[in-house]
Amino acid sequence: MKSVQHVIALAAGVLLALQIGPAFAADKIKIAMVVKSLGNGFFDAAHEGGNEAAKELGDVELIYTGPTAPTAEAQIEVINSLISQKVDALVISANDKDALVPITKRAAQRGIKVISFDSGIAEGGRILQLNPSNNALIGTKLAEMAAEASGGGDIAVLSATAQATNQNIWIAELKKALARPEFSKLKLVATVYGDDQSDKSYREALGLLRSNPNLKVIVAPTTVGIVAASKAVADEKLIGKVYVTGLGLPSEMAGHVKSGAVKSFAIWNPIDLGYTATYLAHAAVKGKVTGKEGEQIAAGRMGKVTVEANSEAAMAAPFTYNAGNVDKFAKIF
Ligand code: RAM
Repeated sequence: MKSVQHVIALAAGVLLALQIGPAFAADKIKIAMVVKSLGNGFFDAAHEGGNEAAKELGDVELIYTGPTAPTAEAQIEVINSLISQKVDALVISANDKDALVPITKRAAQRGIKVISFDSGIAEGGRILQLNPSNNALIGTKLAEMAAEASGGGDIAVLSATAQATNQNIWIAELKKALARPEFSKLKLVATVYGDDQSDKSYREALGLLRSNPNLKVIVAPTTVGIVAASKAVADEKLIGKVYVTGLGLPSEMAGHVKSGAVKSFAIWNPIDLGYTATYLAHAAVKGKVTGKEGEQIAAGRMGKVTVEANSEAAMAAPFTYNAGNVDKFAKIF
């Protein structure tokens, strides 16, 4: 008899715990990280950083989501559903800086704090944009790596989508760099878009190789594009004749550096980027972010983030990878 009572008491305890559990979860700050598209290793790493921040902060429930293809329309649908779920903050890498403004304005009217990171939303649609690095620095870096790989000649850009905020800024900065005397030997002959889809990027890279017989370098400022272009150069047996450079993940690029298709590429730490963006969103929910120039926001192990002009903040300089260091970092991201 006693043991039956014991079992009943235990069962009641379990029921109570089940009731309390969701109540605690509901008290958590819901931060939704909306990426350009799912299945992209760069955003998987940003997600990892977001999880790290959520764990440290302790009161955050992180929702990681995004469309299957990187379009603004699909992102709007995702954001609409997050508004209905009453999330507290949105951390968005935008597929189009202007197309997302009406929906993120609606989110803001409902009290949801909107931060963009990686690929920005136009100023009216977010409190803050977190850039991974200084844009001009990235443009110059791309030009430098193209010059180092080829010594000069025709170059082409294989980008992500035609509307991607970040890639469009970096291409504009690359063009500014190319106009400087130090890069006068490089000639940009084409810009194509692989939409951050492996198959389309591969086809576009093949197109560049076939229609530009004098091409010396493909510059892909996208982690998806740079892998596809490297594969296309290898498949076309053009290693040593055409080089690929741009922005890539060491884990995805190590093999292509070894094959000789790539001499060097660059990137920042996507884990740190997702980590910092999550901290900023948390601070925004706590009322600690205005987006005013000069404002400083604490971001855990990354220290303080300082807001610059146009409510933008930037992280570290891009780091360059080559045969000497790629394996070491390939284990991390
Ligand atoms: C792709 C995405 C992302 C960009 C990186 C470099 O993964 O386009 O937005 O920051 O490349």
